[in-house]
Amino acid sequence: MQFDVLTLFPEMFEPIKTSILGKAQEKKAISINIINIRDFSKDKHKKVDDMPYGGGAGMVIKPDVVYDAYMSIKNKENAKVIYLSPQGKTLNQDKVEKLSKEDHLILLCGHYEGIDQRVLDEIVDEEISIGDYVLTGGELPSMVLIDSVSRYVEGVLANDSIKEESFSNGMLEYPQYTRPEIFLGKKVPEVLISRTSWKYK
Ligand code: 21W
Repeated sequence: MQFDVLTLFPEMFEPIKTSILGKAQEKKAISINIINIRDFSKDKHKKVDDMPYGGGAGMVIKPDVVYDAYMSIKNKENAKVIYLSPQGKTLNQDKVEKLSKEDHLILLCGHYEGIDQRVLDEIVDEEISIGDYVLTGGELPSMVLIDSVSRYVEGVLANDSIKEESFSNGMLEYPQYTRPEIFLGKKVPEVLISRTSWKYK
C-alpha cells in the first residue's frame, strides 16, 4: 500500500518512522511519502496562503500550490484522494478496513484557514474526520488513518494478531499478565499459571 501525504508540516511525520510502521516500511509492506506543499510555491518568499475573497479573518491556502503538489505525485491514476477535515465523515473501524483494500491513498491535510474550494472540488474524492473535537490541522488525523489502515495490510502485523482480533470481533478483551508471578503482593490468577507452558522458573 502506497500513502502520499500533502502537508505544510512535514516535520510532524517523524513518529510514523518508528515501531510497527517503521518495520512495515523497511519490509516494503507499505510506503509512506511525505510531500511539503510549500516546495511548490512559486513565490520568492515561499508564500502558500492569501487573503480570503469576501473578507473574514485568517488566510486561505492557494489552489495552485496544492494542485502542483498533487500533480507531482507519480502513478496516481488509481489513487483515492482523502481530505482530512473536521467537516468530513467520522472514521470508524469499518471504514478503516475498507480503505485497506485500496492500493494508493493520497492524504491532503486540512488547516484552520482552509484550502481554496476549487482545488478541493478538482482533486478530492472523500472528506474524513477522526472525531468530534477540534485539532490544529489534519496532520495527526493523517497519521491516525495511516496507522489504523496499515494494520490490515498484508505483512504489517504478525499473522496471529489480526486473526485473534477477527475471532473476538475486536470486543473480547481480557486482563493480561507476565512475570513476576508476584508483584506488589498480588499474584497472577492461578488458572493462568496452571495453563502456562513456558513455566521455566
Ligand atoms: C480546525 C480545520 C478548524 C478547520 C472558514 C474559515 C482534520 C480535524 C482536522 C481545523 C477548522 C480532523 C474556518 C477531527 C479536526 C483539521 C483543523 C475550521 C475555520 N472556516 N478530525 N475558517 N478534528 N483540524 N475552519 O480538527 O484539519 S481531520
